[in-house]
Amino acid sequence: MKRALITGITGQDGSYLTELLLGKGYEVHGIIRRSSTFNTGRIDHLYQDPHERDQRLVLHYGDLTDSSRLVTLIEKVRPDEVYHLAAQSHVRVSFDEPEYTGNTTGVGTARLLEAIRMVGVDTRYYQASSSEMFGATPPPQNEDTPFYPRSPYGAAKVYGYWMARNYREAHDLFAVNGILFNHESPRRGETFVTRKIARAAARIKAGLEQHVYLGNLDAVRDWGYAQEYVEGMWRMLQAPEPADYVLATGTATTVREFTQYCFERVGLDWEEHVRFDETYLRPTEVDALIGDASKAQRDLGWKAQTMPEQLAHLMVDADLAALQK
Ligand code: NDP
Ligand code: GDR
Repeated sequence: MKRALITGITGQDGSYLTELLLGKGYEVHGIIRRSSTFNTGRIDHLYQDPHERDQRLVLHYGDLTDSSRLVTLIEKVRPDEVYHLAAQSHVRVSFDEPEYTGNTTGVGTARLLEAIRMVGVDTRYYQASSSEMFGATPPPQNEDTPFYPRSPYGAAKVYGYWMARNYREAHDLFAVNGILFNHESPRRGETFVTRKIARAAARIKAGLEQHVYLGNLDAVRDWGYAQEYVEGMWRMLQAPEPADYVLATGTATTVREFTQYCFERVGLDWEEHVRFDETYLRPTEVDALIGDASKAQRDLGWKAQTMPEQLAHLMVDADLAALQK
């Protein structure tokens, strides 16, 4: 039985990846942060009682800022595969908390890689890299596109990318960078734009709210479905050689269009319900991200199936269903 360690297991991607790996017969270990409230909502349906035998999902307290804990966890779990998903992942928030974002999203990666090297465990390592690293470089973007980050988050991810590459080259670690374009789902954090819009459309339809406040409607993103992207992560670690891959749908959608898809789904006119709030603008914006995932298709047989309009519909439907419950 293979053993995987997931950082960021309580996040959107962590929850889908855990489902995928448990389904493949893995023993899954996840790092969670101590919190004063429950923070395991996305994986509660997978919970296994530690008092039962044959437990295949094990949660450990830890934090990306705590090097010694990362060492003891790697030593204790001795994973065959490490999926490093944990990060301060919100771009707008990274302008408010640049140092913290650098410490977790950037240096946190170095701490984890160094823990793997120090313990000397033979493992395969997945780095959650991001299309935000391309930033101002115009689309289409692929594995050879130069980076030009436009936020403290993007800059921290560029550092993490190069650290993973360096551990591959300097220490012969099987380390891969998955350069993932935006991927969404009903489990997406409520402050990312797609979920914010889908949730608002459902709540406005239900009569709970009247308006939603948004920032830049002109930004272009390449939005795919998170459940499909975690399959791509897994495939990267099964490849014969470590390499870096873009995962994307290859489609361009503006925030405005995504809003329209969501409101149309519930039979409403978006223009009557969307208001502008400059709080949601970023000091430097990433205007357009459109990925070219042909390498992943060729080498891993991975291709995005769900396109943005369908994604908008499934997200709104899920938020409506949750309200009806
Ligand atoms: P989420 O924001 O949903 O999840 C982030 C996870 O990281 C949570 O489990 C969070 O814990 C954990 N975390 C944050 N800070 C720390 C810390 N200091 N120590 C330990 N754990 C921490 O992100 P996603 O699931 O959407 O994304 C997964 C990864 O992929 C991230 O690294 C993100 O930057 C990257 N990425 C995401 C893309 C996307 O479109 N979703 C695209 C490209 C890259 P808690 O639940 O306690 O907050
Ligand atoms: P992004 O996602 O910054 O691409 O990062 P987000 O959903 O936050 O923004 C997408 C675009 O929408 C515009 N926007 C708004 N964004 C938010 N959050 N809230 C608003 O009200 C709003 N109005 C307009 C933004 O300006 C932006 O252009 C996500 C994260 O998951 C990162 O961790 C990941 O690396 C990248 O995707 C790829």
